[in-house]
Parts: sequence; C-alpha cells; structure tokens
Amino acid sequence: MRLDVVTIFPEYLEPLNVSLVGKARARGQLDVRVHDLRDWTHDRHHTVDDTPYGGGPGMVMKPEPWGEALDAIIDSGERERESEDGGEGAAEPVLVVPTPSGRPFTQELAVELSQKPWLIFTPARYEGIDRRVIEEYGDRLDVREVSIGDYVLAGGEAPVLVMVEAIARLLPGVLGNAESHRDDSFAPGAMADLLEGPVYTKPPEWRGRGVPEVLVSGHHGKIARWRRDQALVRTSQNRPDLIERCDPAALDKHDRETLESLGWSEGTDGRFGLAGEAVGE
Ligand code: 6GU
Repeated sequence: MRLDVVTIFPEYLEPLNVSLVGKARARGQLDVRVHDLRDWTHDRHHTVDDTPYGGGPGMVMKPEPWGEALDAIIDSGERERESEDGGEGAAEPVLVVPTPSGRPFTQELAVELSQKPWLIFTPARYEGIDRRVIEEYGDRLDVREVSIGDYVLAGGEAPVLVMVEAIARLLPGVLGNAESHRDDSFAPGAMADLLEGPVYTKPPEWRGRGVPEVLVSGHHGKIARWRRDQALVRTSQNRPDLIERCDPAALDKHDRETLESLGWSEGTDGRFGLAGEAVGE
C-alpha cells in the first residue's frame, strides 16, 4: 500500500518511522511518503493561509498550494505506474481529509481503507482548507472527510497518525499473528461488537493479587464463557450504547442472563435496554 501525507509539519509524522508502521515500511509492505506543503508555495514567506471570506476568526488554508501538491502527487503515481511493466492500469488514490466535521473514523472504515492500494492524507491546520479543493478533487477521486472523535484538535496530523496505525495493522503480514485482529473490539462480527475484557500474564501473584482461577483451569469452554461475561460487564459499564445496538442474534441464552444480572432487560424485539427505560416498544 502507498500512503502520501501532505502537511506543513512533516516532523509531526516522524512516529511513522517507529514500531508497527515503521517495521511495515522497512519490510516494504508500506510505501509512506511525507511531503511539505510549503514546497508548493512560490512567495518568499511560503504562505499557506489567508483570512476567511465573510470574516470571522482564524485563517483558512489557501487552495493553490494544495492543488499543486495533489496534482504533483497524483501525476507521480500515474508516471510510476506507466514505468512499471504490466502497468496494472487505474490504481486511483483515495483522498482522506481529516476534519472534525467529517464522518466518524470507525474500524469498519479502517478495514475498507486497508483494502485500497493508495491513500493520500491532507491534514490541515488553522480553520481548514478552502472548500474548493475538496470539491475539485471530489469530482475526480473518492474523497473521504473523516473525524477521529468528538473533540477538537489543532490540526489533522495526530488524526493521520491514528488512522495510519489502525489501517496498517490490518494489512496482510503486518501483525505477526493472522488471528490477532479477529477478536479486536469493534472488529465486524467478531466478539459481536463488545469491548474486550481484562487480560493477565505471569507472575501468578503480584502485590498480593492473584489471577482469576478459571484462566489457569485449563478448561477452554469455561475460559471462553468467562471472557464473554467479562466483555459484557465492561461493555455494559463503558459503552452501554453498544449493548443497546447489539444484534439480538449475536446473544446466546447465557449472554441474556448475564445482561439481566447487570441490570439490563430484554425488550419484545430481543434488544436490551437498561431496566427502567422503555425498550422494544
Ligand atoms: Cl480529523 N481534525 C481535527 N483538527 N480535530 C479533530 C479531528 C480531526 N477529529 C477529531 N477532532
């Protein structure tokens, strides 16, 4: 997979040289190219921002440097493809635009993007990029405006680090163990959209604290059941919205009993609501 990032803070993307993503790059599984937006400015001060039309606080990123940068990067991909024998044809990039006003970045979107051959990220500073840039490339490319959560950051660089890590770990051969993401919290289907429960390792006693007996019992059925109950407990505490949304078909009889013991009650449609609140009406 090829990833291009255009930013006024290339050094902010240094963590892409470390750990999982760094290793994937070193192994040739990821081709990451970080570009300085100011390379596509032509004035002495390398200006990338200007005041907003209509007034208001802050600055807006000018369209011209973004247009030149994106054209150059897209052209470079076309030229590289032509020079490769076989020439594969139209490997189009997906343009990922980080913005707090975007669609939520979810595990589902990470999976979808991990299947693309080429992603271009455009992290912005200030109040964002002149809208015409998103319109211009929206006419030619698949453009995704994406937010990583309900809070406001000073720029899109940290979101790019978040998204690239979520995507890179899904690429074939990047995680050591192919099974490793089957049980991920939020993996579609997997543990039916429950949060993962607690984990333990050696020593068997630490500061007077032991390990749950069942985990050293060697009884695989009981261990799986215990883990499932712990997942239900944690999800009930931390993300009750996930229990409310849970597909009734994903819950077995024991799950239902566990949820009832946690104060949930089953509605007429099989979905759960917290006791006292109307459900399935
Ligand atoms: Cl993608 N950008 C910024 N600036 N703030 C955010 C965000 C993105 N996602 C959540 N907050």
